[in-house]
Amino acid sequence: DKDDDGDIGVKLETRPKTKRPPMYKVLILNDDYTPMEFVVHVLERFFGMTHAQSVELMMTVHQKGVAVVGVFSHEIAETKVAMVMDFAARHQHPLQCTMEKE
Ligand code: NFA
Repeated sequence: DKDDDGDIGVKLETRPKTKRPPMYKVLILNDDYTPMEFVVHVLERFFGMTHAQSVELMMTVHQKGVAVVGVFSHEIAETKVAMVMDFAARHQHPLQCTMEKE
C-alpha cells in the first residue's frame, strides 16, 4: 500500500503555494442613540454606497443588530474602521465599527 520499498518519499512537485492574504469583514453595530441619518451618511461617505443602499443596510443593522458593510484587505479594513470611529466620535455618536477575519 504505502512505502513498500522502504525508501524515503520526497515530494518532487507540489502546486505552487499562491496563498491569498486573509480578508476582513467590516461590521457596523446597532446602538440606541446614533441617528439613522448619520449612519446613512457614514455608509455613503466611507463605503461608496448609494443613498438607497445605505438606507437599506442601515435598516438591516437597526433591525438585526449588526451587518457586514464590506470585505477588505487588513490595511483597508483597519483604515475604514478608524475613519468611521473617528467621524462618529467627533460627532459624539456612539456608533461602533469593527473588523473580523473572514
Ligand atoms: N438604532 C438607531 C436609532 O434607532 C439607528 C442605528 C442604525 C444606529 C444602525 C446604529 C446603526 N436611532
